[in-house]
Amino acid sequence: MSRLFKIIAAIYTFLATSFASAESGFWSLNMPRGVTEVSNAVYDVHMLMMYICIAIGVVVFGFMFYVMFAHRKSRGAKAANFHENFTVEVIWTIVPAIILLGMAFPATTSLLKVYDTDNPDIDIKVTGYQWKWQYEYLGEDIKFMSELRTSQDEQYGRVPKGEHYLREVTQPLVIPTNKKVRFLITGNDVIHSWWVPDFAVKKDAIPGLFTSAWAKTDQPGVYVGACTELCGKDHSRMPVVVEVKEEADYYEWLAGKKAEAALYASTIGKDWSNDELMQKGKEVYGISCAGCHQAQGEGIAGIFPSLVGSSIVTGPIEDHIGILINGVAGSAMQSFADQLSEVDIAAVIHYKRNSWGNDMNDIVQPLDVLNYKQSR
Ligand code: HEC
Ligand SMILES: [Cu+2]
Repeated sequence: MSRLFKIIAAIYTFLATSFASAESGFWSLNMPRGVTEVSNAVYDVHMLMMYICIAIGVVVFGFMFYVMFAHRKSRGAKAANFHENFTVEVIWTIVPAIILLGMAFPATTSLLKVYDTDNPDIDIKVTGYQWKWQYEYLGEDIKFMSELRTSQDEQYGRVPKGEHYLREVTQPLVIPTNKKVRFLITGNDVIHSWWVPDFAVKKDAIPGLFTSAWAKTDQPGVYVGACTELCGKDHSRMPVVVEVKEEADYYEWLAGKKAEAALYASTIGKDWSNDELMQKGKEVYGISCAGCHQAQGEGIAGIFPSLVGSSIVTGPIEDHIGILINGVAGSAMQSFADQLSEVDIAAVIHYKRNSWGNDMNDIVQPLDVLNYKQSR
C-alpha cells in the first residue's frame, strides 16, 4: 500500500510542477496562452474542450463504477432484462447532440478569427529558405534575412552553449504593438513552416503558393518559434524570432533600417581595402556558408564540396561571382543574389580566395558584383 501511495504521490508532484511551470518553464504540459486575440481564442477553446471531456469522463466512469459497486453479485443483485426504451434512446441522442453543438459554436467562431486576414495595417512577406527566413516589409522597401546566430563553436560543443542556444537570429522580425500584421508566407526551395506559438500562428511555407496568417498584440516582447516542417539538414537551425516593439519604437526602428539601406547604397561604389573585405567576408561566411561548407572551408565529403583549392574558388573571379549569384540548379547551393548584398558577396568571395591556404592575392569589389548582376 505504501508503495502505491509513493507512486501516486510521485505522479501528483510531476503533474503539479508541470502545470505550475506552464507559464514560463521549458517543460510544460499545457499549451501557452499566447499574446494575441487569436492565441487567446485558441487557448480558450482548448481549455473548454478539455473541461467538457473531463466532465463527461467523470460522469460516465463515476456512474459505471457506482453501478458495479452498488449492484454487485455478492449483494444479490439481479440483472434487469429489457429492450427498446424510447425515453432512454431519445435522451442519449439529444444530450450528445447538445454537447456537440455547444462545442461547435466556440470552435467555429475561433476558426473564423484565425482566418480573418482582411484589412491588415502592415503586410510582411515571409519566405522560408534552406535554412533561414527572409522578411520583406511590403511597400516599405525593407527586406532582410534572419539567420541563426549561434556560433559553429557552440553547435559543435567546442565552447559552452549560450543562454539562447539555437533560439537567436542575426535580425529578428520586428512588428509594432496594436497593429494588425498580416504574414504572407511562402517557400523558396522546399516546404518549411512558420510557427510562433505565442501568436498561435503555424503555417506551411510552400514554394509557389502563399498562405496567410495574422497577429495583433498589445504586449511588447520577444517571441520565439521554429520551422516545423522537416526541410533538410539544418531544419533545427532556423528559429523564428519576432520582436514586438511599442509603436513609437517600431517607427524609429523602421526609419533606422531605411537610413541603413541608404548608407549602404553609398558604400557600394567605394574601393574596399583588403582588411575591410576580409573582416566582412569572414563574418558573412560564418553566418551564410559555414553551415554547409564548414568553418575552414573543408566541406563534407560527398555532400558539400571543399572550397580549399577548389577550381572555382581559385579560378576566374567572374565564374566565382557567377556561382553565388546563380547558384547551382538542382543542388543545395542556392542563389545568393536576393539573400546577400553586393558588399556581402564581394567580401565573402574575397575572403574565400585568400583564406585556408587559398592565396589568390587579388581583390573583389562590390562594384564587380553589381556589374555582373547588371550585365546578365
Ligand atoms: C545549403 C548548403 C550550402 C550553403 C549554405 C552554401 N553552399 Fe556552396 N555549395 C553547396 C553545394 C551542395 C555545392 C555543390 C554544387 C554542385 O556543384 O552540385 C556548393 C558549391 C559551391 C561552390 C563551388 C565549389 C566547387 O569547387 O565546385 C562555391 C564556390 C560555393 N559553393 C560557395 C558558397 C558560398 C560563398 C556560400 C555562402 C554565401 C555557400 N556556398 C553556401 C552547398 C551550400
Ligand atoms: Cu525549414
